[in-house]
Amino acid sequence: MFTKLLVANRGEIALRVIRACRELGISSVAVYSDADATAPHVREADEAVNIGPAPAAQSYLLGDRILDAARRTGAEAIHPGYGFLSEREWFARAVRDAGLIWVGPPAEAIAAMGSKTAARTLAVAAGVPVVPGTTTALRDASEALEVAAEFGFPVLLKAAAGGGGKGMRVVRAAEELPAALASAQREALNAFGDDAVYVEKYIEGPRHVEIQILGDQHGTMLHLGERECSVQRRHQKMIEEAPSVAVTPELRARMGATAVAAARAAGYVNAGTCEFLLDRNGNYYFLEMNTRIQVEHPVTELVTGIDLVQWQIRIAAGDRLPFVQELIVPRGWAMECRITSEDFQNGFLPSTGVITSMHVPSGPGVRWDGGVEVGSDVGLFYDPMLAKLIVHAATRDAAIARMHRALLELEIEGVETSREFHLRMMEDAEFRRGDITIQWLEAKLPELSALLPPNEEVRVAVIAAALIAERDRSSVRAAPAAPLPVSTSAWHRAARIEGLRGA
Ligand code: MV4
Repeated sequence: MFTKLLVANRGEIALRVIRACRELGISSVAVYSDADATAPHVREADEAVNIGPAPAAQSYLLGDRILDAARRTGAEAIHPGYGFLSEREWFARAVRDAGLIWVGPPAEAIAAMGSKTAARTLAVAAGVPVVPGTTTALRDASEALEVAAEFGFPVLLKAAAGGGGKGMRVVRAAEELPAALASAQREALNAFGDDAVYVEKYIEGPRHVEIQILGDQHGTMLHLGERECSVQRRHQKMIEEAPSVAVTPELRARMGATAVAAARAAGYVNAGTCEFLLDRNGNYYFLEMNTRIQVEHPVTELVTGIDLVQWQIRIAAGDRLPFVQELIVPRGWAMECRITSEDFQNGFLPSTGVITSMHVPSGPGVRWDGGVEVGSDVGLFYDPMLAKLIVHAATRDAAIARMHRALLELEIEGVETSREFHLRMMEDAEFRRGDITIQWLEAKLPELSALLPPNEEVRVAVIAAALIAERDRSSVRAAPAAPLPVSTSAWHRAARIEGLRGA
């Protein structure tokens, strides 16, 4: 095992990796931008190196600066976290060429899965089910029309270099196809510098279910079951859970074997994730493979008891996976809410400011993977995700109740957060039934927002709460205030926001 590892990331995932290092007896090196000089990951690491100005393009995305920092501190390995340089083939190669250990898949596996058409070709060759469609870029609209005629409308145009939904167009009729193809190609060229677009049959109303993979350098490739990630908005996941209500043990075994086959075909090593669409009839289709640790990895850790980040590091150091596939069975139910600095009442507008007060939930079955603290300046340079609130309980119902309880305990002041949105989700009848698809949240949002008290009502509540508090404080004979009932009412919230906790 190596003795020093550099974490090429920030925020909660940098802290997550630093914690894994500490538990493994490895010392950690943080890198940070000027904006992050006092960030928690800098303080918690054993050493830290400044790598440039706040914009990621001038710091966290500069491979040379990061390699320099590793050289100067004598770090032997680099963990990229997610985002930033984690899926850049050239960086994985540069790390290896510098004689360092890359805590991630081989550069060749990143490349194999980076192009969506190449990944489809590879999947088809490995017998992995993919959505019917082409595996090469379309030459022109007439070729697209031929393919569409074969599978039937609606079809979906996708950028070969894509991911995350950019350059995608749903086409419901032949006459829409030429214009849709032209605009998808234009968007793909702008976003990826590559206008290659291919076509698939459009799957209506599916779930997004993904399978966690873990492979060592000695040929063992395991799957750790699924995560249900359908609750998303504009390709941003908001809630993830493990297992999925839609996956039986039998389906889990089949999807798992499929994911293992796809990973093997790519020469995969380390932690990775195969994304699938799961339709209403239980048919599943391989979409793409994420060649990194993912944001939502904790739900898998909680139901399998396997520490994914520790194993990423141990695999990179050459350790063998000691697990037996048949014994990896999900226990209980885990759920994650991504707590973001977004104002859901205003179209998820990013909210900025300094965190002035924070109370973090705890108690049975609660995990907080956070990247901020009181005093943190939440700006617009990086992702709006402040923390992940994760719970584990015996059943899905118990996990929802536990998440609801934990969200009630959570207080963050200074920026708007998604707390209220997540509370509403835990109270929603359809969500509680698990009756969700990838389109569900966006259709649900108007109804969710309408449930909130209008601003005017909140303002009145704030004034009333302030008056009550003032009366109780100034009254000499006032009995000690009775504790407030646990509630999510606008009045209670308004009083807390105004600092009237004792009221
Ligand atoms: C699809 C699809 C329906 N049919 N492919 C979105 C991003 C990229 N990873 C693939 N995506 C989709 N591909 C076919 N043939 C629907 C989506 C999709 C989606 C997939 C996963 C999670 C969220 C999504 C939101 C919208 C569309």
